[in-house]
Amino acid sequence: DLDLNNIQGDILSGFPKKTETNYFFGIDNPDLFKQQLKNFIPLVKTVAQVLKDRKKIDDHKNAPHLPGGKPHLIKLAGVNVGFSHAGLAKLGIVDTNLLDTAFLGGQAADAEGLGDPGSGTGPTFVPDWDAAFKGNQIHGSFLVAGDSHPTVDSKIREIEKIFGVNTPKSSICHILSISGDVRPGVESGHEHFGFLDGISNPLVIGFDQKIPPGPAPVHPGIVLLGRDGDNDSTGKPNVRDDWMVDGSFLVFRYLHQKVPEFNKFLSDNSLQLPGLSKKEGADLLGARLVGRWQSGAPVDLAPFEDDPDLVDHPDKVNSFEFTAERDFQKICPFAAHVRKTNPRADLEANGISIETKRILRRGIQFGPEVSKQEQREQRTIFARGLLFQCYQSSIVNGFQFIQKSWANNVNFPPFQKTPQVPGFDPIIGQGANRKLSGYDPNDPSKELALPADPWVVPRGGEYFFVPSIKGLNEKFVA
Ligand code: N7H
Repeated sequence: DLDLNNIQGDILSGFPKKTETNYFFGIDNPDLFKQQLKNFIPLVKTVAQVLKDRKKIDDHKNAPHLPGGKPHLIKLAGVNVGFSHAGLAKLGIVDTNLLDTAFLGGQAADAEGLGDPGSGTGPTFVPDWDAAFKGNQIHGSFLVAGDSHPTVDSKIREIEKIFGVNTPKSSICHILSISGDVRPGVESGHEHFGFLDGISNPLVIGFDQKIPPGPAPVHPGIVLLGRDGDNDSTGKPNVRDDWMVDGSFLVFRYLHQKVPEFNKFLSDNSLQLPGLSKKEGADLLGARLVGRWQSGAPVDLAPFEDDPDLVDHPDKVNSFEFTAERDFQKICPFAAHVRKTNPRADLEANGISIETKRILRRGIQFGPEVSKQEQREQRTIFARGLLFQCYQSSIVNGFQFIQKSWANNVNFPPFQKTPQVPGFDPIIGQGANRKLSGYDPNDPSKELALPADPWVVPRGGEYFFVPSIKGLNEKFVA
């Protein structure tokens, strides 16, 4: 009974995309903005519309190719919009019933708690971020995704026209645009370290039709406010204002990745196993840090050798629980990125539900491929990384919890019957003296010191509320 015409499209179905621009804006004239928004809302793609787009793309894939063997091109763009707490305040919208301390404070105020680098402490803490993300000046973000730069750019021009950008009748100011692109060729779908991404996302009861073996599907209220499963800490349904229902929180993180440095570390610390070359030992170490091989095959099912066939089987690729040799980390380190961020049986077998901690990840890569010079010099010259985005009905339970209480927490996961301290998530864990145990299957008690300069560097971010279509019409339009 989900109203797919009421929910912004990227939340449940994820925009099909080759490229995506996050257009961050400030609101200068709230009254004018509310009037202009009326003309913008028809541009917002709903879940129902994205599903239609996806069908169009599938039909096109199966259509006869053009002479010369080229597939038909299909031009598609999707637009969504979200507002920061500062943006809602600027519009005079009271948002206390959003009940999310992380959102209400804004991400810059949360940065110290997330472990981001910066100077000062407490109220004087200033994250080492790009200036645009500091000072609560971002009021909203247009998310524009599509098949190509021309389609996305022309959609952005359409939006700018509606809000009169660069004319005297402008209600908003453009602060910053950040664009991401799917990587080229065989790397398509892989993030910049080389690992296939977008494999494991929670399936949503009442939305996803097929439920292959893997983590249990979540109630819609884990993603959507006011729906079944959107509960407080005592299990009682959260009381939401009407305009909040079917909205979701979007976390944006501008995460740079130091790829040559990551590769150098793997090579320098290549694992020695009988029959493995230095390169294979480096690949094995990479797989153990992430919990999946670059192909996407889970280490829990393919511990010592990649098995790319697993990835082509929806019934297998997510069907693991970290239960093999649970009390020993010979198969998969406790701190491996996918184990830290979705611990599966590590908690569930101990009677602890992880449903409220699950997030729907979207996001896209930014920056160029690693150049010859960077490869040679084993250092980053050109900025690249991940425009991390995820949806949840509570940032405190979702993104913030995963980052703070799991990735940065050396003692997580608990309940292990080994004396070893799991350590930091080697990909996103932040804090002093970063290390992890279990990286070496020969001796899982050995610890691996991680470089003081992490491979993933946050350069900014913000928390947004992505309202329903009804919410936009009833609360945001003048
Ligand atoms: Fe992660 N990576 O390439 O190493 N992530 N992640 N992530 N991540 C996942 O299963 C990566 C980040 C989660 O259900 C995969 O779809 C990188 C943040 C969660 O099994 C890979 C960055 C947070 C999952 C990566 C990054 C998370 C997940 C496997 C930053 C939240 C699903 C692909 C640059 C705080 C776990 C897949 C599950 C999977 C990588 C960021 C969370 C390859 C490079 C900030 C919940």
